[in-house]
Amino acid sequence: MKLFAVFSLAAIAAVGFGQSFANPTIIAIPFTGTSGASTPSNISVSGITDPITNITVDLFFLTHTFPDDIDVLVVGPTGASVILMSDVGSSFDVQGINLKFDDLAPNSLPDAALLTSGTWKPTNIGTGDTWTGAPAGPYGAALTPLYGLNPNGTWTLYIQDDLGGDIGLLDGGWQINFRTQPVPEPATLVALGVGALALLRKRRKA
Ligand SMILES: [Ca+2]
Ligand SMILES: [Ca+2]
Repeated sequence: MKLFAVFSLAAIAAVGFGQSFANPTIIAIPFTGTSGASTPSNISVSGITDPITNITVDLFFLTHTFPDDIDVLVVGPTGASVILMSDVGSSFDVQGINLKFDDLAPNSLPDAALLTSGTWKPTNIGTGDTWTGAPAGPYGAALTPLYGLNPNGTWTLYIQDDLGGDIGLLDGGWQINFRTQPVPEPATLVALGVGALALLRKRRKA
C-alpha cells in the first residue's frame, strides 16, 4: 500500500492534474451573424495556480447544414484568443459531432471534406474573419501561446455564421480543459526520496 502511494505521487507528478470547466447551454447558430441570446457564451475559470502544460477546448454536439459558414473564436481572460475552427468542412452536413481542439492533435480539420468527431488542431482556412461583439484582432491560431497566461477569469466563445442560408446549433455547449504541472515543494521532494529509499531498503531486507 505504501509503495503504491509513492508510485501514485510519482505518476501524478509525471502527467499532471486535469481540470475542466463547462457551459452546457445550447448555442443556436442562425443563418448569418452571431448566435442569438447565447452568444457570447462564457465560462468562469478559477482556482488554477500551477503552471499549465496543456489547454484543450471541446464543442459538444455540433450540427450544421453548411459547416463552412461557421467561425469559432475563444477569448481568454487576458484578451488572448484562438480561432478554433473557421471555413472548414465545406458543404457537408454534420449532425451531433463532438470536436476537441488540441495543439497536440496530429491533424487539422479538413477544408473540403466531411467533419467528423475527434481531436483536431485549431484550424482556420482563409483570413479576415470577424466576430460581432468580440475584441478586435489579430486573433491567435493555436492554444499553446495561452499556456503561460493566467487562466483564471472569464473565457468567452464566439460563434459567427458568415454566410446567409444554412443554420445549426451547438447542442451540448462547450468546455475548456486545463492540464497543470504541480510544482513540488522541496520538502515534499525530500520526503518522497526518503520514503522511496526506506521502502527499497525494507524490501531488500525482506
Ligand atoms: Ca449560414
Ligand atoms: Ca477563416
